[in-house]
Amino acid sequence: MNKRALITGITGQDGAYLAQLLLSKGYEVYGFASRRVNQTFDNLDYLGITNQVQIIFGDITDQASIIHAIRTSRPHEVYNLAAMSFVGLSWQEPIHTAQVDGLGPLYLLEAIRTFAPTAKMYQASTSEMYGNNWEDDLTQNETTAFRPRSPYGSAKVFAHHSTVNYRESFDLFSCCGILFNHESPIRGQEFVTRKVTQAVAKISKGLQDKLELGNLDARRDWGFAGDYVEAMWMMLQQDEPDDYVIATGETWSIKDLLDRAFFAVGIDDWSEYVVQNPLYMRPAEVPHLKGDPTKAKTKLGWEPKTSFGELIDMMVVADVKRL
Ligand code: NAP
Ligand code: F7E
Repeated sequence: MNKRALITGITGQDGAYLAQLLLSKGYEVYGFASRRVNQTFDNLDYLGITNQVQIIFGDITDQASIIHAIRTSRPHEVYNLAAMSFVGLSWQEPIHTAQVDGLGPLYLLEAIRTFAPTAKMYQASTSEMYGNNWEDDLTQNETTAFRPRSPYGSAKVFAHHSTVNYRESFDLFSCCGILFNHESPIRGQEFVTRKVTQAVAKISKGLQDKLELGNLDARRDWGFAGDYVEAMWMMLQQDEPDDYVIATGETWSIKDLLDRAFFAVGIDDWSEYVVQNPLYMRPAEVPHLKGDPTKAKTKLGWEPKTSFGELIDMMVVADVKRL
């Protein structure tokens, strides 16, 4: 019998890569997706798997639709990837963010506890929960305290603790993956890596003159989404549920990102193309993230396969090809 998996947020970057991975392992994949006018499945289309997944429409803030999805899919594994995932927007939509990213996972946990108590559950936690912690810990691991700096980070901390709490209180097999930034050619266009690689592709073709950015000194630990979804699956194959940091262990600034992306199209000096615009500065910045994936390496046997340079090259090549 094939295993059945339910993925919320299947239309997003991670949802598409995870669906591809689970299909390759013989899973029956159900995707929980918001119903929209003119709904498209661009990311699933990009990976050529749209017709292989079964879509159940619903909203993570509508518990009736979650229960319907659980009862329809009868999942062995549930991956909760649905979120308002853009940190910058979370200051403009703090309540919506709290409802989707904080309460949404709680609705899902309750539905699993009631209707599928043996299903294993993955919760998409995030390095944004660490917030301003770099002054204490230059490298963040599973024991580093959370000091979120955004409505997004705060909502994710609530969801993280709820997931741990349901594991401890109700014996649910619920795990949190504390994933650091991960990117790909299907990364949302509002995130800085994709914004840069798209602009660089256009600049290289003479289709754009300037690239407007915010803080160029922020540092992130960037990996490839395709590598990271493997870790999500590995967590649910363990004998015991637990939480894991998934990261590369390297940190790069936005300036490093610009160096690499412009270099990929043969431009050594990006200064004439890049301008800073206060519009893209955040009310509170997370200045430095660098994860320590030792636990994932030791216990799961997971390691990132794609380097920062390979990742950015891959994204630039894909964006040039799209033009
Ligand atoms: P993404 O591309 O923005 O995808 C988010 C998904 O959530 C989309 O499919 C979106 O569908 C769906 N969604 C949003 N609101 C929803 C709602 N109310 N009900 C149901 N679905 C809803 O994000 P991602 O990069 O794949 O990230 C996946 C998850 O990992 C997210 O929870 C994110 O917060 C977390 N995370 C991401 C990273 C990263 O670096 N990528 C790192 C750590 C954690 P629509 O667009 O159709 O609404
Ligand atoms: O910003 C700086 C910005 O929006 C990265 C989400 O997947 O990863 C992501 O959150 C950095 C920040 O990602 C621009 O200030 C400068 O310091 O690409 P980002 P993020 O905020 O780190 C975490 C782990 C998640 O969980 C989230 O869901 O880049 N930056 N200039 C800019 N950022 C953007 N977006 N646009 C700029 O123009």
